[in-house]
Amino acid sequence: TGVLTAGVLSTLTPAAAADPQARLHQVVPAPETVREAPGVAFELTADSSITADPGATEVADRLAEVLRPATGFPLPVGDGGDLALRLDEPETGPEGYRLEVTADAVTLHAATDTGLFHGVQTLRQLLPAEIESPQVQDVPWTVPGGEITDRPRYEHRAAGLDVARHFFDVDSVKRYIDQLARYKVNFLRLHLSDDQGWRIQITDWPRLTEHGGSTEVGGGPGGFYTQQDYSEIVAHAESRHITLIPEIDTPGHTNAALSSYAELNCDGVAPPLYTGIEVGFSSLCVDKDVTYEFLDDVIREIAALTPGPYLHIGGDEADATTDEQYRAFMDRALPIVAKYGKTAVGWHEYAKAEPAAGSVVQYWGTEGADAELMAAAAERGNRILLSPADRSYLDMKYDESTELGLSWAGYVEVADAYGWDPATHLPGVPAEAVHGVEAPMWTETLETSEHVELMAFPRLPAIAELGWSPADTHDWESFRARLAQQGPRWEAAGIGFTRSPQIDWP
Ligand code: TNX
Repeated sequence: TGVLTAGVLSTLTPAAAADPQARLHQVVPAPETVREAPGVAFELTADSSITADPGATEVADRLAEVLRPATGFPLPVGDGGDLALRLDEPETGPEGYRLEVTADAVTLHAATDTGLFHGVQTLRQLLPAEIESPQVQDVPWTVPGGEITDRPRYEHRAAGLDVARHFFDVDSVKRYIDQLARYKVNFLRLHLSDDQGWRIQITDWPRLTEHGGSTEVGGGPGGFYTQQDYSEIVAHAESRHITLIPEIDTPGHTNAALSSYAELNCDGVAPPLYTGIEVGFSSLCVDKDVTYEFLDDVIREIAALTPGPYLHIGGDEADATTDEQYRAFMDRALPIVAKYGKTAVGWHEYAKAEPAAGSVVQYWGTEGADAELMAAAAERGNRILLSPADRSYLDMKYDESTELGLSWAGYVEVADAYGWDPATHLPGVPAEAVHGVEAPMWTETLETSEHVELMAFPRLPAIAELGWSPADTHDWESFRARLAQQGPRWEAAGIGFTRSPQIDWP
């Protein structure tokens, strides 16, 4: 089959590696502008070294870390060098960068270390795919000559990871964070609680994790993060210029908490732990004061551990509460989020509770459902974060042959994930109200990093590109050609991916 031939070809003579200039036009997400310097190329050698302005040395260390394993070069970070990171470019904004490649030097210019970090991700893709290998590879390390100027379309380009349905340990989360960073994703929403598990230690309520964290979908042993574990994830994400958004889903999706503390139930009776995959059956008791004392403790402790500006309060599928109860709940819960200094994010149902202007409403509908609710939210000054399930849900099957995943929102092939425009997706929501995009990964059917990767790749880069690249670069033929060249990179890096038949993998 084509797949087999492609595998052989990519090990022997990668077509892209043969023509370094081609790599300038294969970057994912597509950069704002690319200027080619025909016939010019830089070569990274054993004598290469990295220099960085003060304030950019951590990014320099990251660059060295990604280049050393495959090249085997020492690549010292110090004064003077043919790879330079400069904080001298005010034009490209808080996250943009300019990458210049001449025969003698590779120079990244940006206003911030975040911009430089994103530039480093581009530079990785300008090197041969073998750069991703953890073992030394014997290839010429050429970088095509030219200049790339780049900056994001949206300030919020997120991924979501559900660690509640199946628990993912600290190393698995770090691994995903590293993969997200490659595509310039800058927020990670961690879904820390649900019916099946409570995954973050709360000192004042220890049974949440002792009992509520003790299982998962299918009845496995579950797990949880100590506050120290959580801080380790936060720090790792920060080093990849990714901000963590903790999500405590309320008032529904709370069986694990309800099972841990009888007093949180209206009838005072703790239900058993739950290991199935139904949704919409649980609710915190809206009328009890203890519910809000509980939330105050949880939100206070998590806010204190979270440097980022956001806290996600859930709010989805609260089928066990009436509209009136739901609103009463949010009217008491949202001020707690504000009290601890965080901006609320919630699933789009919570727009019914009219969250304060500036709060983020995360849309997860399909086929434009609830567009009027979103238009009204935008009108009131809410920011609209788009994660339409029929486009961006990475847990949806690609097609009927996908083994993992769900299909309640339909199948989501690569062309579906890529083929929409965040600015015009919801009629009535003006482009200025669109905050950005998120690709959620729900894990009812996913148990390992390998499972997560098969669902994320190649669709995560599609959503990342919608969030980063200028609208005028949007082009399916261009995207699928560029995406194809990511395949050999994932292979070299040991990242699993699904060989969607829509892409001509090399
Ligand atoms: C809907 S999307 C949910 C999640 C499920 C997901 C599965 C949303 C806000 N709620 O509870 O895990 O579908 O695809």
